[in-house]
Amino acid sequence: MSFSKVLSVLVFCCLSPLLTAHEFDAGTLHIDHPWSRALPAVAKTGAVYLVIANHGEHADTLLGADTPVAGKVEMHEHVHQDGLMKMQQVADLPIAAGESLAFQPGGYHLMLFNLTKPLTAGEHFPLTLHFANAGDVEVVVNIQADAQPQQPQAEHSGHGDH
Ligand SMILES: [Cu+2]
Repeated sequence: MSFSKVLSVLVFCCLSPLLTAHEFDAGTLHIDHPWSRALPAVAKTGAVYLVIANHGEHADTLLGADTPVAGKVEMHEHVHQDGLMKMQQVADLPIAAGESLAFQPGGYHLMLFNLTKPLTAGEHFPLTLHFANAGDVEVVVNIQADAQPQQPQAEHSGHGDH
């Protein structure tokens, strides 16, 4: 195998998680695309978003999470209160059989407190989710400059004009 071939394989394997959605399976739980928004180095808090689908026949419950990049992780939801959008902590989140639970901007999120390193776009960090039944599940969080990238839209305008 030539050096350039080795190099192209390496480049492919190391770049592809950044360019595509990534997912994790733990028993009958399916965890889709954990990501976090890149933040300035001075930021002390951040948030992780992901989707957990329960393909099993029994409910499970997400009890919490932790990560080496934060001193503490709390599960939060956004609520409307007195005309304001506020965050509040939730103790645990059940996921019924056949249901999924989405953590996304403006809704549930995994709040990171006391960040121990800057969240730099293009980097990754591990996060361990604690489930009542499935136990501890480790996933990798992609740090993105912005929200989950959409598939690039091909330009179709002008088709059929010629
Ligand atoms: Cu929060």
